[in-house]
Amino acid sequence: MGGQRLDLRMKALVVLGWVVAAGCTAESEALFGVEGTLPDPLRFEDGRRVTSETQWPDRRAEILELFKTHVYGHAPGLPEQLAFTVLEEDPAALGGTANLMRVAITSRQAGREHTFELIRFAPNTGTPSGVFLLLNNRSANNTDPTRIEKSEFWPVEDAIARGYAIAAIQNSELAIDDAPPFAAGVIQLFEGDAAGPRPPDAWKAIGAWSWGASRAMDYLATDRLIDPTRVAVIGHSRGGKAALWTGAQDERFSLVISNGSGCAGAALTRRPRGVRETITVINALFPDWFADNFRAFNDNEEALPIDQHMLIGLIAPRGVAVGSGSYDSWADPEGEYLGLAYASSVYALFGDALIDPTAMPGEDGSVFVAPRGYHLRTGNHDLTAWDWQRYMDVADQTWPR
Ligand code: GTR
Repeated sequence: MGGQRLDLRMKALVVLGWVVAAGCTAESEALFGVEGTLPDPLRFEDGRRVTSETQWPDRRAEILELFKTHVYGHAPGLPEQLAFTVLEEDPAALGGTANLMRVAITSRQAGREHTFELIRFAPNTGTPSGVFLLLNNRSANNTDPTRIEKSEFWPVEDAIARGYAIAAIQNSELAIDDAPPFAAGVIQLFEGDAAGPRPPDAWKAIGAWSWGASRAMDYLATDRLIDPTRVAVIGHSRGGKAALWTGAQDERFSLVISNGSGCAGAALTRRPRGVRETITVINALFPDWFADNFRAFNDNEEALPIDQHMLIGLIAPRGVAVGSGSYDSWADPEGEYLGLAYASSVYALFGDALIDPTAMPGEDGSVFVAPRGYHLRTGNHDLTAWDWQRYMDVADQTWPR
């Protein structure tokens, strides 16, 4: 058994070498369906190779800039003023087991103002807790602070039972998920009402949701019931893309969770055509999500100097968990697994073991190679209570108590 595992590890190493090296062999394509050559996270644009952890910050900065320029756009940082106002606190929520806070996060910039709300429950354990921050892309009744409505999408009671805090922000309060009104939220806070063309590398809705996640982190870092070294950002589908983009940019998140994030999320874009979503389709269906520059790669994935394993690599050496639904071919579960597996070369710089690209778990299986987890749930495109239990399993191992 041990020998077999070692063989697989060796095979993975060899194959990892093949795919990221100059020429992808026919055999590796047949094994993983990775078309052509994956860009190498460890090779600078000028050809130099990253051979040690100390060189990584420079290469990391280069990759981050490529994602800003070509995919998610450039977003601003802190506004001129940022204020947190407690709208409600219930120290004896959920029958006394939890503390509920509703906080208004208000930004002021150039005389303009924008406010969105954060809801969080923390267990009344007497010590600060790790927290899961959901970027909610569904309706607000999924994150009901009164708990009259309960949704598996944000299972407060389950998190509290496992000793975790859980928080949520509403993506639509940052940028409405539609073109053209996407700019009506935080983008106008910074840019005003100026009509006319925006730069082709300007942030849009996904950049705005991620910006909000970082402002939520600004608040959580001040919350006496939260351990700021244990903050996870989590999202499903478009929210999962935003969660990964948040974790790639903001190193304060020690765990980043992508559920069913698919194209421009965890899934590699250099993959065989089929049912999965492509760059061409996503740009056509959702013109409000990505920088306009991303359209240059419609039917032209090979020209991208990056692929999504490099987005996950930007999270290293922090924790990352990827989950897929086995029937969710549109999000390409195998591509999501490979995105995580091929980030291994970056994690290896920090001494972490490889995730074997040939050993994707079967239905209802999971794998954890510290500090990264993957699971495949039998089922559709959704974020369920079962998925959350797997993410809490990863948190248990990533944030040991
Ligand atoms: C789909 C879209 C996906 C995914 C999904 C969702 O229609 O093609 O990229 O984001 O929506 O957010 O539920």
